[in-house]
Formats: sequence, structure tokens, C-alpha cells
Amino acid sequence: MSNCYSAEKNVQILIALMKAHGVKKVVASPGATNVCLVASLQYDPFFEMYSSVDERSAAYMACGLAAESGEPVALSCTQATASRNYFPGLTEAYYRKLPILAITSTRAEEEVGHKLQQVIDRSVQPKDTVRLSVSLPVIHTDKEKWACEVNANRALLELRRRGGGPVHINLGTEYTQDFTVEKLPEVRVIRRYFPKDTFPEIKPGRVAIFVASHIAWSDRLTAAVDSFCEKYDAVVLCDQTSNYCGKYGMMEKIVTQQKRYSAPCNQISLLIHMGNMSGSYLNFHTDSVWRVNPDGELQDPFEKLRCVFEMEEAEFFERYLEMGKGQAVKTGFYESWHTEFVRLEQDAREKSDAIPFSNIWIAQQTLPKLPENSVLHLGIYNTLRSWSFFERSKTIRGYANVGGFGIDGNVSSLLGASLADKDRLYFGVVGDLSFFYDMNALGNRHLGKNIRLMIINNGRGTEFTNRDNFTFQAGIDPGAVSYISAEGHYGKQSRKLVRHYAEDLGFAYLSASNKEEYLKCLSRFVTPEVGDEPVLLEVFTDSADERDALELMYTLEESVQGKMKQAARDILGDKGVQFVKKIIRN
Ligand SMILES: Cc1ncc(C[n+]2csc(CCOP(=O)(O)OP(=O)(O)O)c2C)c(N)n1
Ligand SMILES: [Mg+2]
Repeated sequence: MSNCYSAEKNVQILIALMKAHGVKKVVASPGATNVCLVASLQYDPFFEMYSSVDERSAAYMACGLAAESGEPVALSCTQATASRNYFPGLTEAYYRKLPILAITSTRAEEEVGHKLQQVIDRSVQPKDTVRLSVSLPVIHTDKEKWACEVNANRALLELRRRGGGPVHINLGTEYTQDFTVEKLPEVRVIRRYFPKDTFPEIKPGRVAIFVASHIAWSDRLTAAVDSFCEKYDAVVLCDQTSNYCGKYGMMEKIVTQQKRYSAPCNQISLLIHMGNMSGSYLNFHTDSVWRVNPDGELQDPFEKLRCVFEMEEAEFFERYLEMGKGQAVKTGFYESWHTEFVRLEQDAREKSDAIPFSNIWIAQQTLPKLPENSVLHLGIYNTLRSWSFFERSKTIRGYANVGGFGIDGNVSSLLGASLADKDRLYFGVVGDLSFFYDMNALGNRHLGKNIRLMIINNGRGTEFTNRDNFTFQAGIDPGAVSYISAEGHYGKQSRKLVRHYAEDLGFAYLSASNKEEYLKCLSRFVTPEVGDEPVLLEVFTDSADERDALELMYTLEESVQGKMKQAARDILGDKGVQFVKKIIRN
């Protein structure tokens, strides 16, 4: 009887990716937990197999073989103390930068620490033995499959990165006895490129650049991206933290977040991912993502990552300009996005009276009036989302604490930023919970006159009462919601509490509870001169209005298909729709 590949999917993915990344030499040591891997490798004629009883010797054999052949070498061992014996050889490989892939098989990691035979804790590796250690547990869900593919790529790429070196994979098994799989699955191979490599071609198509949060752009980078857009017919999709101020950008949210309409331009053949963390919902339809970042890491929020370019962003774009020399200027794809944006933004403007008094309405009124060359700091989630529907002047920079998404330091970050340039205006917009969390920052003795802080006081974390928040969707009891959204604290939208504090600290205090009052305050709030005192504008809104305003923005456009979907939802409810979808899928 002869075996084929194991039915264990993590084994199949690892083997497929070892082939794709050119790892064919294997030294296997005996054991039970690595049977699924070793039998599968041995079945595939691609692999050049060697055996060694002694794992210590196996790792040193791998060192000799890797150094002599110039190729990476994989090791495979079982549980018990087997993997411990790799350390001398891996230490040797670490200091000589030899590409050794130590695959240590294991039962489920949850079994560690329960006095189960042979199960040892491999979660920490001595620092100078491997450059990277990843875990590829047994796969039962799509998420686990995605994680396995990304981590296996990550490990395999690390073998040759920055001079190369040893890498560790802890590979889970359930001792599956099925070895009848004849063909390996299609896997997502991720490639990493360095400046000197030959770059892959960009095929003519629908190219979009998505910019997550990004520090101020250099002129060089802006010029390179603008020219790139012209050569490759690309568009730059942004939110208020992207800080791109070239010719081909726009706020993507108003286009991509329509619930009942899918804009035709949102079919992207290649998405180029720049920047760091993002507060956007990443609702793009694309099959292929390239990440461009000097950190070179495999970060895959879209779950479609194909290439990573480990280099300065400007280097990447300039290289493609070089490759695309002579190509005519094309801006059709940008224009199709721009048309959608302008149409929806215009629609929102026409519906302005219907948008309730809310963070969104305030953003719509305020953004066009912010003084040139000022800086805008936005609270996370609800505020950043509300303000990212609309555009602002290209001379304004925008930030939010999307690194860690805390509500704990929004005011302090604004304060810190404002210290960088006393002559520039720094605007902040934060929710009430964010404000009260971090209000002590206003008393800091370094605080200058160049701060304009707006508090959207809706008396709770309104985020949790929005329609799309799962608290709302799950229909949680209002009694419980009051704990989730923390309503009723800090004087229950007291009209005096913040006023006293702010005025005693030397702020000019303004407040508004409706549209008329707001428009009256606005001109003072946005006066372009720094003036004699910092300004605090407290706006009192209602959570239900906040929710309705967001819903209105999400449903500006309705396609026929969208209307049908909504009708089905009205009849069946959200859960019913999920149920029908599941039946159709199966
Ligand atoms: C330090 C910290 N604690 C808890 C959270 C979870 N959280 C996310 S949004 C939010 C509500 C924020 O309320 P508010 O600042 O009033 O803004 P709103 O949603 O009302 O606009 C909370 C508590 C967080 N992000 N950071
Ligand atoms: Mg709030």
C-alpha cells in the first residue's frame, strides 16, 4: 500500500509553500507527531529526503548541507525532547546565517502544561537560535487557513531575508490517518521584494492605492505617487489620517460604505497598501494586494496579500515610473471614482437638512471652514468615521490615535502635537468619554493658545448604539447597553461641568445644542488667527440622531439589487437573511 499526502491541511499548505519557495532538502528524525508531514514529503518527488535518528546531529547535518549547497534545508522532528536537540545546530546556523527551517511537530498547543506525555512548551525560543518562530496549528476554519498560509509564507521568506538565517515552525497534528490526498491545494504564495530585485509587472487594470494612517508626505513621495497614478491609471483612496495631498486622492468611505449600492469602480484588480494602521473598514473588492512599507512585514488586513515591497515608498513608485516610461497618461479609473465621490458627496450636501444634528452633520459643516495649514486630531471610531465622509483642504494634516485605538489619550496627543508649532492651529474633535478620560491634559502648563477642542457630548459611547455595532444588532437589552456604552456619567451631559473646568483653565468656552447654535459658534471656533486663548466648543447631541445620521450616509445610494436586499431584510430580519445565505452557499 502506498500513501499520498496527509489530509491535514496545515501539512498540505506548508508543503505547497515549501515547494513554491524552493525548500526541497529535508532531514527527518523519527517520531509519531511528524508522521503526517514526513510521509507526505516522502510521497512528493520534489523533496530530497535524508534521515537522522539524532536531532542534534540532524541540525548540524542541515548546517553542512545548507552551507555547501547554498540552499535552505528543512528539519522535521517530533515532540518530547527531540526539538531541544536542535538548539546547538540552530545556534551554529544563527551566527552563520544559514537558512535552516526547523519544523517541530506537536499536538494541540492547549495540551501544554497538563502532564500529557511528550507535550512540551515551545512558545519561547532562545534568542540566538532562530530569527522567527511561528505556529501552524491544525486547520478547522477559514480564518485558521488564512493564518496558516500567511505564517508559513512569513517563515519561509525569513530564511533568506536580510542575509538569511534559521527559522522555526511549530506544526500541529491530530494524527489524522487519511493519506489519500493526491494533489496539493492551490495556495497563496506571498513574495517579498527588495530594491535591487526585479519587480513584477503591473498589468493594465484597475489599480488603487489605499493609504492607511500616514505621517506627512514628502514632496518627493507625492510627486512619485501622482506620476504613478497617471502612468498606471490609478486612484488614491484615503481617510482623514492618510495625509496624501496630491492630485488623485479622495475619501473612499462615502463610496465604499453604501449599504445598498456597490459602486462599479470598487472592483479593483490591484490594491497597493501604504501606511500603517487604519480606522477604515476596508470594504474593497480586490483579489490582489501589494504592501509597500520599509518594515517589509507580511501584514494582511485584506486577506489578499501577494507581494511585500520592503523599501521606502518613494523608491517603489519611482521604480515603477522607470518601468512604465513612455506610457501615455491615463486617468480614467481615477475619474470613475471621482464621479462617484462627487455625486454622493453632492447628494449628502443636498440632504444636509435631513441629516440630524450629529457628529456627521458637524463634520460636513466644519471641514470646509477649517483654516488652511491647520492640523486636525480626531477621536477614534465614531468621530474619525464621521469626519472621513468629507474632504478637507489639502493643506491640513489629519491624525487619530489609530495605533492602539484607545480613547485614553486623544486630548494629550492633540496637546503634544500643538507644542510642535505654537503659531499653527491644532483642532481636536473628541467624544465625551474620550474627553473625560483624558481631560487632565487641558490643565497641563505647556498648553498653548493654539488649541481648538471640540467635544461631541452625546452622553455615552454612542459607537455602541450605532446600527452596525453588534450591540445594536444583537438587540441587547437597554439596561445592559447602559453598561456597554457607559451612559449617564460625568453629570449626564451637564451644561456646566466642562464650562467651569475649561473657563477656569483660561479657555474660551462655546457650546451648542442644535444646528442654529452650532452655526453661530462655528466662525469663532475656526477663526484663522491663533488669538489670545485656547477655545473649547462643547456640542450636545443625541445618540439616536447620531445613529440616524450615520444610517443616512450609508444609504445615500440605492441600486435595484440593494432595494431587493433591503426588502428581504425587512421581511426576514438580519438573522433570516444570514440563514438563507447559508443555505444558498451550501
Ligand atoms: C482606553 C479604551 N477603553 C475602552 C475603549 C473602547 N471604546 C471604543 S469607542 C468607545 C466609546 C467612546 O465614546 P466617546 O468618546 O464618547 O465617542 P462616541 O462613540 O460617543 O462618539 C469605547 C469605550 C477604547 N477604545 N479605549
Ligand atoms: Mg460619546
